[in-house]
Amino acid sequence: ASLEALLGEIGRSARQPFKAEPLIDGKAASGEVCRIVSPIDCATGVGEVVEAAAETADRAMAAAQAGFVGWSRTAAETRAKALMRAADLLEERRGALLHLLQAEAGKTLDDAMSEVREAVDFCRYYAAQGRTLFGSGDAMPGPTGESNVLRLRGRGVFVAISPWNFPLAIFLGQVSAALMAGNAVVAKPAEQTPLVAALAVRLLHEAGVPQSALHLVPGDGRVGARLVEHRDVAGVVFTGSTEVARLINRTLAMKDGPIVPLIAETGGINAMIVDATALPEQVADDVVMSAFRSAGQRCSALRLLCVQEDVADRMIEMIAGNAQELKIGDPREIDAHVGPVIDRDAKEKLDAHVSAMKQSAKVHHAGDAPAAGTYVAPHIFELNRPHDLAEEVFGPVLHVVRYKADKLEDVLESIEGTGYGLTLGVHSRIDATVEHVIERLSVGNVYVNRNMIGAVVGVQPFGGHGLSGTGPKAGGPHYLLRFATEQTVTINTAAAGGNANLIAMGE
Ligand code: UN1
Repeated sequence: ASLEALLGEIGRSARQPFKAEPLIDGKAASGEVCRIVSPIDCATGVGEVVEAAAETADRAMAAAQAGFVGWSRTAAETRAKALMRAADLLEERRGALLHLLQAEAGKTLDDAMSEVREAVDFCRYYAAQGRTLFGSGDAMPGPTGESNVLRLRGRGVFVAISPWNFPLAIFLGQVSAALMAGNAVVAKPAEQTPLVAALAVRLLHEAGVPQSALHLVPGDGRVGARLVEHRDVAGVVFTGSTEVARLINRTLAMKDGPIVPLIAETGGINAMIVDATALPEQVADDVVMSAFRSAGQRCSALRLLCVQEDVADRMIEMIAGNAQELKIGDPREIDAHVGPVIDRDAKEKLDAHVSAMKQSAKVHHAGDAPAAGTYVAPHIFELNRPHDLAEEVFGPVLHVVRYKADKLEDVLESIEGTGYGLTLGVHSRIDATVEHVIERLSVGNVYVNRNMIGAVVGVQPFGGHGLSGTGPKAGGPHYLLRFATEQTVTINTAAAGGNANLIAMGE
């Protein structure tokens, strides 16, 4: 489609009223009504959210528990078809989705389009995989006289708690995986971005996911806590901060009843190593993209750039030069590179970090940002040591350190020492260096001689270790397995004369 046509679709969608309500068995529940205001100008209303009260969350859990029975017995092929249809609907309705990704989450058109693409990919990928995985099961080789089948089933009610930075793609990644595996789902989108999530839920229902299998409860952390505490939770899938992942883990651990798994994707202090053999132009492009695209609000984004001393001056100069070219402002402008950060709290926190850095670090770049809206200009600061960056700074702020050629080990030790292990970039044309760095650091996604964001579903399975999450990787071949239980069925074929159908399962 032409750009005009696309912008037309977005423009028409912008005139619709949007509302996110708690949806239980497809019926709206009442609650406190709040306005969603766009981070683009902190003034324009995007729509309304009805926040779920505690008893609404409880009702959603009970409805999901009832819905699980039918959905888990639905053929995997039927579940896959619904997700495939949902993917088609996402593409057909992209105007409204793109509008919301821009207005509600402050995304540039580029980022919004990639996000719709990723959401579609998640639905199709898990559907394609689930068709086979959740089919009739795998026959296991064994002695004659018996048949053995290993099959996968849904666990029960999955609580899905998703972040505002990918309010469509990660929301749907979690929900589609849980549904494909045969679970019923209660989804709690981030409180900043319920509108796009509510639209996605309606598309899933329209595509054939029963209303009894997927329920929506917009709200803040209190609603999330209520869901996690519920006795019927069979699993939790969460993307967000390490701190909240810990809280969920603790809550699950303290509950009576079954042991409940948590699938968590959290943050990182992601580093990039650049040695003297790296290509400067490539490095400059990749660094600016990795640190400042999406206003640095990706868990995969580059936070700590480690440059070999011999080439540092030149590299930093080129990176700052590229950063200078970034256009910061209204993300609906077609040439904007950096939009706003998600809300006032995020901006305040980032502004405070930038002020502190201006006191203690060398400033290599300080951009300008519009005054209205929650914009934070890209900044580049040089630190004395990697340790000076002690926590994840979730925005467009890049920290640089220099290292001496014979001190690479110390840098790697500091990176390992953060306890995070999400993404890592390496720019070097020496194979031995690249191999060594990859071997030495236990990070989830390593990118060599390229940027380090934008993992592609099914191609670059995404997720980290340690403080960065539990695995398995989203968009990878093992993700669906964690949403399921395994059941081994062993039948004595000699004794079971009349069970021909059951026995056929294992053949
Ligand atoms: C996140 O930001 O929470 O590779 C994770 C990427 C994205 C990151 C998603 N898949 O940049």
